[in-house]
Amino acid sequence: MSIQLPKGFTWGTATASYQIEGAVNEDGRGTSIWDTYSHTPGLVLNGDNGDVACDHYHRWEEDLDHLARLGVQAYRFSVAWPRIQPLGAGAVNQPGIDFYDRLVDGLLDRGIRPICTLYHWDLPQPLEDAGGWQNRETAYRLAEYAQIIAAALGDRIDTYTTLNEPWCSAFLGYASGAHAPGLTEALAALKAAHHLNLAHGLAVQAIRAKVPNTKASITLNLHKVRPASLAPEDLDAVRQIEAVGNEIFLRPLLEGCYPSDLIADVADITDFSFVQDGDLAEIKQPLDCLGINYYSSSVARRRPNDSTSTATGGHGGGSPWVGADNVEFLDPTGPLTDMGWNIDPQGFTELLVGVSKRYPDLELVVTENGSAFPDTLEADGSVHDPKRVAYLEWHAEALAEAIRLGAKITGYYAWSLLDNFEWSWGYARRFGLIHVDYGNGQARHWKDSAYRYQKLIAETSAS
Ligand code: GCO
Repeated sequence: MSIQLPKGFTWGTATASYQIEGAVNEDGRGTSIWDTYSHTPGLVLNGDNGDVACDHYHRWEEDLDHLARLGVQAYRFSVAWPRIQPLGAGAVNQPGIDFYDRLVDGLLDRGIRPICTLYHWDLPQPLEDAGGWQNRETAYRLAEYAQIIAAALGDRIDTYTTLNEPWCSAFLGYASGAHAPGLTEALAALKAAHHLNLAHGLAVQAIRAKVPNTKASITLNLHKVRPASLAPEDLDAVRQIEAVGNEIFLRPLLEGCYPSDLIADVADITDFSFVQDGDLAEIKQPLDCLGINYYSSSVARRRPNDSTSTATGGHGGGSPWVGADNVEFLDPTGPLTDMGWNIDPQGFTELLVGVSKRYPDLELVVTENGSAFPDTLEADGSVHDPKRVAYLEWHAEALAEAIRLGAKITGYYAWSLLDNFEWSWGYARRFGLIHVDYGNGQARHWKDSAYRYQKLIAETSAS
């Protein structure tokens, strides 16, 4: 496989605080909604939680050495808000700041650019107790938190990503119940989506007030959905999914409006009166780049005889597809990853090219791409993961093809550096390039895919 990439292309890996850090009760860290959710019986597979995870909080230096050995130019990590403000507001917990201070300095010492995600789902529980993302005030709390981080780390952070996948926070957290806080209320999810958009806009302004020249971005898991047929009702089914899955964020963030078809789709749920005058101007802050997470694609169609029923979407039994009860997804076909997701590198190319054509001046960064497959740790410490290697190669080629077709993509971050806590799947799904031996002190072992990524980076970074 040989791929051509523009000079200066950035290769990285991505992780998230709750998924890797552990040390949930150390150094003043407060409780997050994921601590609450994962400790609620029945919500996470095998009763797993993030109490220890990869123990990255204590092993961060070893993990930075793995990053350096991989040869990545950048590392996308997230800050645990409850480490910084245990109550989600007010007093700053200095030991929490100090951890990320050491992490950022460690990255810079290794010549690795720190890419900081402010919010990757670990909302301080006291904010959820006050309504969480349903409560407009939470948006202002995120902006205050952003200001604290910008003041503490802003002199060394290359790029801030305000939110990771607000769709998951809003629709898995408040509509399907498959993510924390585990609610199944359509109106709550729509309010949460808006307040997350508002939080993003306020946080970007707070960051820029502190560190004007730092790049500001947001990461969206844009859905790549194909129609089951070209019948008008199936095409409209795709439109509905794109409206509530993608456009509900893209349009306010980049165009300062909510799409009229979405408003019509959910008219029986809300009149959007939770949107206040001036909100959309706050949201539509100039973006230095847009992060896109991609794993797989799907096929949607109008539910036969236009019946409406709520597709189960995880523990809460709700559906994340608010306003699209008359849409159903076909079972994925072809080889699947351990998540039951299809493998569609062509969909990756199409998604990236499509976004780039819509917003030709916007820099795009693939902030997550990767695959889960079961792994076996051999007696000699090796882990042979040919399927993950193939997925990586196919998607690297698809990425290069998107760039060849004109997509303005400047970076790719493999998900993930380490096997980690895969939300409601717990530790039963492994996405890491590096194996974590949970039963044996979280020992790290490179998988074949880590060596392949190291080679890919070396081959394409030299040019
Ligand atoms: C996401 C999250 C990651 C996941 C990864 C695999 O994109 O859902 O950012 O935290 O672990 O995507 O599902």
